[in-house]
Amino acid sequence: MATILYYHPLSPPCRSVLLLARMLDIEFDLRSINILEKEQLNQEFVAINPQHTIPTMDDHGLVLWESRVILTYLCSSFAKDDSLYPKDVRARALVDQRLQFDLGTLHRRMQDYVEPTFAYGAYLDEKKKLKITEALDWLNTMLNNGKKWVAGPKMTLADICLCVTVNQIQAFGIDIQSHSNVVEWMQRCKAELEPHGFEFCAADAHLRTTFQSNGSCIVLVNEENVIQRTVPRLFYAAMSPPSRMVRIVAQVIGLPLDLKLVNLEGGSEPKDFLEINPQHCLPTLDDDGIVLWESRAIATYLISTYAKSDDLYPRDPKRRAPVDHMLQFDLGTLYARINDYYGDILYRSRMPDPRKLSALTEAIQIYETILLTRKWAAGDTFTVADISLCQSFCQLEAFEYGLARFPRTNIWYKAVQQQLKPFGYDEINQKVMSQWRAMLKAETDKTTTDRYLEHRKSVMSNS
Ligand SMILES: N[C@@H](CCC(=O)N[C@@H](CS)C(=O)NCC(=O)O)C(=O)O
Repeated sequence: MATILYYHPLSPPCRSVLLLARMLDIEFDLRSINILEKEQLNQEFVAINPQHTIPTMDDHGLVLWESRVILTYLCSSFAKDDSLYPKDVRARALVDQRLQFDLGTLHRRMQDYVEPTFAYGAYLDEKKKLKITEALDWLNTMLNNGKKWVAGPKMTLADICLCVTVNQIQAFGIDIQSHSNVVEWMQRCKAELEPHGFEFCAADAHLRTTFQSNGSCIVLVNEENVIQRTVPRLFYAAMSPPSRMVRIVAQVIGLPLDLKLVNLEGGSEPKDFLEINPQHCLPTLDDDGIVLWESRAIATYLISTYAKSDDLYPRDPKRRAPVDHMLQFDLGTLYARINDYYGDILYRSRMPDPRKLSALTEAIQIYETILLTRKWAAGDTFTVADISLCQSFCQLEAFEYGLARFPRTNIWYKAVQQQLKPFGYDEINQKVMSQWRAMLKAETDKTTTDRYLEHRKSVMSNS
């Protein structure tokens, strides 16, 4: 009975095992696990490898996964000599180090780069690409001083393994030309491995047609079918209440977002952000060229486009109108007044303005009255208006405004929070609420003189 190998030809770790098998004349009983169809999660396979990764080998009851362990095991068991995996302790240590460099660094960084795209269609992250380039720099240095192979005077398992990874990195559209040692070494590896089917196992041409990198996203193409597409990108800030609202809406409708953190204060916003939103406010959505800001517009667009039902934002005009009404009440009145009053203290170094506080209290009183005749913000059913208004009240809670005076609002607020808990409400809000609270306290604790001086300074510098 032949040794069984569970594999898929697209998987680089599987390809290095297949390549070695050809070099050592090992005939596997090959069992295809189509990871594109998630076959690795089938019960029968998970029973063999609970970590459900390929390659997985079953050599007469010895079940191994982790390709580099399979490689060293196969060499130790089947190779005629020890040239690919030396027995000498010092020589072997070097091969092991390079294999682990591949596992923990080079291959790992490649995975980090492409995984979010394959998992949920995220855009490729330039920073992660730079991490791959850095690892390629190290590989290049390992080959300095005319070294022909990565771990000693002869080709070893480390060369096979690393060259499959580099081949895959190239297939993902990353240019290796600036790493001249790596380029020459790759040619050497290919020449050496070609008689053993390098082209068959790791053919550039095949890979290039399979993975088409369009610059921002890797598109996995299977014959005519595009399997992967890009999910909407959301530029956001963790503390921004409207950003938090959109993230919660996305979670409620089960839509993955490609989240792009923007730090406006530190001036480190990505260039592409300012190019698409001249008003540079957060959140901003880019859904394959449809660019929107204003959180409530983003939320209603995402629901209309991606939600399975229209419950959160009804299509029927008569049911939709009260939702729009409450969204605009939030934008134009409640949230506007929260910003007006607390913004003076937080950003404008002004004394709290009692008139603005009464305007805010009046807005909450209006909402308390609205709730006289309805359970949720826009009627009898839970809608996006509840999520939006809840985020404004969450901000008031962070500022310790004290909602106890408004019993209906208080009950409604707790009910909305309860609805949103399964969708990451606490994870998104809790930490930043204490940050807002601390910021407000720090600003409120400043003396009147400090405030007056800061205010004057800002007036002078603006005049
Ligand atoms: N370090 C492992 C990586 C194995 C791995 O992540 N394989 C991928 C295919 S390239 C896989 O099985 N993915 C499916 C899964 O993890 O469920 C090795 O070298 O064998």
